[in-house]
Amino acid sequence: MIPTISAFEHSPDRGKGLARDMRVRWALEEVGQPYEVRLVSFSAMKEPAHRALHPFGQIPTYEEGDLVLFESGAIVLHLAQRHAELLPDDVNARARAIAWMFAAVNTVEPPILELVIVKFVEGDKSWSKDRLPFVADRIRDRLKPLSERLGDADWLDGAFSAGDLMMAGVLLRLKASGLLDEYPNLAAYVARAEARPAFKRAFADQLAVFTDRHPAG
Ligand code: GTB
Repeated sequence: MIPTISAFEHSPDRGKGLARDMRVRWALEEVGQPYEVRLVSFSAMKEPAHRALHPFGQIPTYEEGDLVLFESGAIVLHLAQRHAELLPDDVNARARAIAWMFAAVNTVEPPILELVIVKFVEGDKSWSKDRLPFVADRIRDRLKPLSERLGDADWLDGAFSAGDLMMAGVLLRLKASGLLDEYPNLAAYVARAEARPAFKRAFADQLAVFTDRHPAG
């Protein structure tokens, strides 16, 4: 059965891979699962039809037969549990990979989201400039131990896993801020993730949503 995911019809980043359908597309590509995409507008996301799939009226969603899922992490975990490529067979190694998935969304991503809010949502507020260095330090509090744990390894715990997919997916948001470059092994980690053929295919497909309809020039 070909699953269907939802993605932005108009993404604020115009397809730079920052919206969360990117993680799901990437996981689908890693496991070799073809999929279809339903593009939704900002207003359609808040309509009952979409809210029936996603209670918070957001993307991404995932539909596969009777199964409807929301939350990018849950969707990636679902795919990883059904295909061999994204989680190790060993029970303990599998549990550790899942722990890295949670660490990505629950420990590393929150201060990164704060940065996005300070810069882009509250950018015109009087407190925004003053808050920025504090938020940046909270991000460094996460990046430093992550960098120390990764050391000179390619991936967080042995072979590439759904844990790396989620972690690199979260760290991608920091590329423009320069914070990632303060930790060269993390910048290299993200570059390694972006060099994966599955990532490149997923990135190209979500970019095509915007370039195909609005060709450059
Ligand atoms: N925890 C959920 C998950 O992981 O799936 C969060 C889902 C979520 O935040 N979805 C966002 C959304 O639907 C899109 S990714 N927002 C619309 C709304 O809430 O009304 C967040 C996002 C948006 C835009 C960019 N960008 O363009 O740079 C990056 C990320």
